[in-house]
Amino acid sequence: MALTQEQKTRFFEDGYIAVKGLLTAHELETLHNHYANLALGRVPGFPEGNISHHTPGAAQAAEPSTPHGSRHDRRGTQVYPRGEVTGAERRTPVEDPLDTIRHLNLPSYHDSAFEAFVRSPKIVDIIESLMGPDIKLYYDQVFAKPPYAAANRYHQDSVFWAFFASNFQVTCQILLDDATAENGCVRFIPGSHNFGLVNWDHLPYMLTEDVLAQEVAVPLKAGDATFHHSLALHCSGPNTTPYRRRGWSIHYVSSDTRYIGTPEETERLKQRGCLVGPEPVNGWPLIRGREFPGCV
Ligand SMILES: O=C(O)CCC(=O)C(=O)O
Repeated sequence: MALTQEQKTRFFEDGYIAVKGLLTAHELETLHNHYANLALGRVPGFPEGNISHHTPGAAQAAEPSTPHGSRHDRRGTQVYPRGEVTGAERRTPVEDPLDTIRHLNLPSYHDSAFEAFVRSPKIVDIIESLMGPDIKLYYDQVFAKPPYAAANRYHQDSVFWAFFASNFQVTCQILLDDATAENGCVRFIPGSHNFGLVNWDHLPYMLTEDVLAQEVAVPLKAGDATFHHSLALHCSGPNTTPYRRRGWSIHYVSSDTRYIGTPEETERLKQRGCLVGPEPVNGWPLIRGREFPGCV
């Protein structure tokens, strides 16, 4: 399902686009079941370290926040949507073990259903419309946003990926649960992919009141998806509900991307379980099209 010219124009103007009804109810159920298998230790070889857990009450304990404009807060150089989660709610005991999970990393490297979706034409045709025909997978992760989890700070994906040249990658986030304003749907600053790479120290000065006033929250149903540019500034609100909000983010790179990581970055990526290209292995998994010498 390639994008129409109008959808492509919208993506390149705004830096993101929402696509409704990408997965059927049956496909969603498959992913829910496979997610539970990974999360509950039923998939042999899935590293325990690929799951990080939510520590109720810990997320906002580290540093006091100060107001940043009328609807956001700032901790150090990090800017968050203002939260309405109280300390008592954050300490609410969790009954379902799936609700202890904050992040689940690299499901597609370890599970056949997740891998099949990463390669599914439903998703890859859209990526091709945006990024061209030569596509590799870098990473995938589930932002599991458990009940009463804190907000996710403003960022550009590219700021974490300084080891890629160029800075144009596309992330597809598939909602595994309904995402609402109350449970922390993703919010974007339209057009912010045109700002260039904004490093952490500069972020609060970039996110001025007039820029933050342009913020758009994107509530979606389970099975819907967003596709966003790696330079698009985005964040997500706090989860003020007792229900988890899982978003599975799949990060694609164009095959002609060069990997320019330092030895330290390369070591960190290997520890996260990523294949590091072009040496010592043959780079990231090829999804479609060609590989290029000297590239990922
Ligand atoms: O789902 C979220 O809370 C954040 C998602 C995100 O940052 C991403 O997909 O790049």
